[in-house]
Amino acid sequence: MSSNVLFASSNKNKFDEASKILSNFKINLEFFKSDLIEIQDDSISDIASQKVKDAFNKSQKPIIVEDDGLFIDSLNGFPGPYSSFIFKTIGNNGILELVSSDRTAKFVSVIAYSDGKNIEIFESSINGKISDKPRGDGWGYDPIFIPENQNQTYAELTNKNQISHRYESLSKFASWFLNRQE
Ligand code: ITT
Repeated sequence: MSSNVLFASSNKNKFDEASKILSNFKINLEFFKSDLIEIQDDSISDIASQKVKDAFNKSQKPIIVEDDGLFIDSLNGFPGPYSSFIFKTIGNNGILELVSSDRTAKFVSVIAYSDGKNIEIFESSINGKISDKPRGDGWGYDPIFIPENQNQTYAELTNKNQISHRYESLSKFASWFLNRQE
């Protein structure tokens, strides 16, 4: 038996990856395209909680949202919760100009689920580093993020969806969601 859940986002790339990942758990995602209210906050999980409240208000159906952030150590975690705005403004080339010799970074994914009564949060991150130059044809920060134990960027890897920050947080969500349905 497969289950249906909505995924609210303005970003089709996020939905496409989430949909592929969750299909392995027999969870069928439907795209609820929406520009959600995104509060300014230092905490990605607080941003995700607010986003999922807005998403449920708009859809009136069980729904998940995802908030991500790229945290670069030598920049004290920047762009972190501001990753979306920074990508739209200075982009990958702007980030590459800011990063110096210490290139370590992590990508964080927070999934928030709401059924209108409760909100559940699932968080994961993957360590890695920022590449010297953009490599590969990918969306967002994919061409500049190299996950640990790999030589290729997310954009170059063929198995991103099996190792990514998104895979980890969605796996946690899936095991909780499927257990709860039994
Ligand atoms: P929402 O409508 O779902 O909020 P968004 O694109 O604004 O879409 P986020 O705030 O969660 O999403 O994303 C923060 C930024 O990180 C944004 O610029 C994304 O493009 C980027 N990003 C998130 N996950 C990524 C991934 O797997 N690969 C590359 N870039 C990613």
